[in-house]
Amino acid sequence: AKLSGRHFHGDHQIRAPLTTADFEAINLCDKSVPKNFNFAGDVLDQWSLKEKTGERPANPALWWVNGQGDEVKWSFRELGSLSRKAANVLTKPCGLQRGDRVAVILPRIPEWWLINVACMRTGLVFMPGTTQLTARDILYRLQVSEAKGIVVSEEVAPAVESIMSECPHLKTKLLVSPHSREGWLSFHQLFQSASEEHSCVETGSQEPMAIYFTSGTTGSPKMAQHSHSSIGIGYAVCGRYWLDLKSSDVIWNMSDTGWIKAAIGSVFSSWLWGACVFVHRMASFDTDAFLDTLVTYPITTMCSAPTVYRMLVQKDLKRYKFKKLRHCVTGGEPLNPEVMEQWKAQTGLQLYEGYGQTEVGIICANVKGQEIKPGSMGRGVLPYDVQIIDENGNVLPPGEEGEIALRLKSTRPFCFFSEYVNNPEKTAATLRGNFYVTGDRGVKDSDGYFWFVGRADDVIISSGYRIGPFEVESALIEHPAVVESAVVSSPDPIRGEVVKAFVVLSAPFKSSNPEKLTLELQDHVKKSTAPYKYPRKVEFVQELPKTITGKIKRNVLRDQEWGRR
Ligand code: BCO
Repeated sequence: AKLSGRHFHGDHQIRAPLTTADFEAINLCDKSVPKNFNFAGDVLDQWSLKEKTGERPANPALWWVNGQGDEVKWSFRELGSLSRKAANVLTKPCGLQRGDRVAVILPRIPEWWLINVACMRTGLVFMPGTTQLTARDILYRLQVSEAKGIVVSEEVAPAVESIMSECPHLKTKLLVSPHSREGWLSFHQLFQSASEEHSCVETGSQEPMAIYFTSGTTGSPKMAQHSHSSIGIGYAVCGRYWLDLKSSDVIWNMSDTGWIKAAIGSVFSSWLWGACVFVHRMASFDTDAFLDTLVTYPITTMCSAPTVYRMLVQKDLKRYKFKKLRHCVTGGEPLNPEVMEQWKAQTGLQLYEGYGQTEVGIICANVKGQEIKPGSMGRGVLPYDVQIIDENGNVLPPGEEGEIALRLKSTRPFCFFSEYVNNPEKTAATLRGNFYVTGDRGVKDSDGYFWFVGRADDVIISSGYRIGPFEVESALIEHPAVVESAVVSSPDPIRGEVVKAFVVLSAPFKSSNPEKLTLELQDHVKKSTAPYKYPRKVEFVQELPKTITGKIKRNVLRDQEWGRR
């Protein structure tokens, strides 16, 4: 196996397979990043070999259920052969080539994992998106990325059809569905006849591997590009220490496929340590189905947004006997200490909060064996040197509030995103002196624990989603009732914070029924952009606070919402 194409370099030197110890050493800066790296070849195919020789427990690589009796279980060897078939589908009938960008908008179905691995094997750049994306969101993504391919499920296909004439770069439309649809290639049909023979490409460590769209205060979402090593090796430490994973574990991370959290918890960290990735289709979130899943399946490790835990602790958790659950983690938004205490009191399990970003992965975490300070995000995760800095890039002493930042040494850390594609200004704006600035404010205490304070900008973090106010305001202004609006965060006991819109109405709508108009505007936003962004609170006002130059002062409204002066 060592002599397989994967381990031949251009100079015909044979490279010894990388081990989990190597990946950890690379994360801890004790070893340099290899020149070439491909997660499928260097990690997944190695687990296949270990499976063959019995060096790995008989634990599936992927275990998928849909709550209606359907189940899929793949070993690493099966994942290998099926993803090679998928790779042949993407490159042969679909005609996609290494470096091409492919938008993949699929719900939690096994094909998402196959296509993800197939993109690694072929060197295609994977661009995941939530199925909540609307036609307009998809149009923006396809145009700005000049994507050559798109892979969607049946429910997303009509939205793509409505905009594809405006996407001249798009040449391949692949549908994942048991049914065929005119104008689409059928993944299932092509998969049936595809060969299992495929040589994984020897990708460079810095070669682009994935693009995630992230929201900011202004403008449309930016394309944060990750390389094969940043995303493929960069989560080794978080997998070992935060997720506490071993190859005998079964991890259930219920994040939507569109977010980096799915990459961390349902692909890279988990498979790097050889754990089984458990997936529940769960089209819409349901606390009863969630708890039943923990009772029914031998899930050892669970990862969910704090909003999920806030919803779960509303239930009488003592009634449930979880089959094997031993380690629970959370991230994506701040966790309240009360929820952590309630979860522990009712289940006996500690909740380990982590803090990170799409751009740079996990920054801080509470890890096993370390004292937990409820309300804190834990300490900095290696290789990052996490500090609190002021507006001039000076490190602030413990106890002082400032911006959470990562110190840059002579080279950019390998686990960083490479850039915001086509946006050098925004990429440069993340740097301040020797630091990468997260845009989040926090405090470090004298024991080195970090405490989240809030965003430094106007971005809203609701239920674990990062929502740009401009995107919601742009959707609202399209409605004839809206003259102008300001969108800010507002506290919420379950979702942490929610989107609130202050709206100035146009004359014909001033006497409308406010409840009816609120519903109409909410519905309008849900149709215009991904529904998770819709304003859960709406207030009609006569005017908005502005600077003398006419700029809306969102901060005044936000402070008002949060009871700050
Ligand atoms: O709550 P509502 O019912 O009023 O509205 C919901 C949906 O019903 C609605 N909706 C969805 N599809 C729709 C639609 N409406 C109309 N047409 C459609 N096609 O939109 C609202 C969506 O809200 P939601 O997604 O929060 O839904 P839900 O069911 O309340 O889910 C709760 C959570 C907690 C399961 C969900 O919010 C969630 O998954 N949150 C976590 C997000 C996450 O994973 N973030 C991590 C990002 S990565 C990161 O942070 C980096 C860390 C290293």
